[in-house]
Amino acid sequence: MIDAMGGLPLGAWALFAQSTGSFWMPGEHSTFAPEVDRVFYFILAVCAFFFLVVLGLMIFFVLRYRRRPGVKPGKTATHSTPLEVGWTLALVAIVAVIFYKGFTAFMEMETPPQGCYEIRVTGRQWAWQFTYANGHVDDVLHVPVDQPVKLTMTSQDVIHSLSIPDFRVKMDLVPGRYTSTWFKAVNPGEYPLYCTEYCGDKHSQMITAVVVHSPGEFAEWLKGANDYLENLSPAEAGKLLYTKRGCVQCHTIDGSANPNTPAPSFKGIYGETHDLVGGATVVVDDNYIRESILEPGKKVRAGYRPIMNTYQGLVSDQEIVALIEFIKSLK
Ligand code: HEC
Ligand SMILES: [Cu+2]
Repeated sequence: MIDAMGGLPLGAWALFAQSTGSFWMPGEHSTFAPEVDRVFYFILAVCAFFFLVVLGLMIFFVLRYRRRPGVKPGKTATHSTPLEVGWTLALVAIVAVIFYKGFTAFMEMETPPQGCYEIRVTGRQWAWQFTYANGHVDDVLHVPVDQPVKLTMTSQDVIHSLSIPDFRVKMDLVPGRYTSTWFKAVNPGEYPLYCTEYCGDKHSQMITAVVVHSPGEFAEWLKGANDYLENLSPAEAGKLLYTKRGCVQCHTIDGSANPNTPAPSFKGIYGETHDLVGGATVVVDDNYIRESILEPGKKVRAGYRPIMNTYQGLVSDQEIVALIEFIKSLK
């Protein structure tokens, strides 16, 4: 599913198939899940019960007291105080129980415990970036099992929402502010992670995976995660970054046009002279590519809209070099 380097977010679609959930719910793979489900099933049961009572009485009364020939309507009772007080108190009690169960579960989800492992999350149209303490940035969320993980999140453009159904976790990412959420995964494995806030054309493809590592494995993964920059040639590392940093959402590498998001293909652009909006021209060289990544709005290629966001602070110099070498290699 996820290749050795953690690539290809679209592979996450396949995670649907291996969900371990019931007919109603995805599998319960975090400490929250059982409690959230209990509250849900309780409310569902209350609703189903009253639905049947109300519907049953309605059908009964309609039949029992229907208009019949020769029968005059009799005198009807206007109200019954004990009955009205009784059902009001009973309903208040039920609503209070729903509130209490919902509120306590909500407060627990809102309050990260001490000693959480912290990961930063950035949402952008249309990719996820997870930044770890050692500076590693990944498009897949990797977490250790049985350890609380806190996500501190923000968006670079519009409102996104991070949802991990198997963990019963969902929180918005808002531009210009930080939101956070936390969870404790209980089973090693891979689970889908979605954006659940409609955020533009490719919202439905803003999907990736959470990989829950068994004890010890996470630290090992994190240590090795950045090694590809050292172990691969810059062009090969750039190819991975092309996916990991979400360039793939807009730019193709085979010369074809991207039907959803018009952006220039990377194929063969190195060394070309491009017209810019405003009439100037530019030769695609190392400096122009670097500038396009860090200040995309500065020189906009003619025929395209300036929809690319800056990668300032999101790619290191070493990664920019890798991306340049990768683009250069696409003859
Ligand atoms: C949201 C879509 C989007 C994403 C994601 C994106 N780009 Fe762009 N990019 C564009 C568009 C549109 C243009 C053309 C307009 C402009 O120059 O700003 C462009 C222009 C460029 C250019 C100049 C191309 C030329 O032919 O002049 C380079 C180089 C570039 N992007 C590199 C990247 C790299 C590297 C990444 C990933 C780290 C990336 N882009 C991510 C949309 C995107
Ligand atoms: Cu989104």
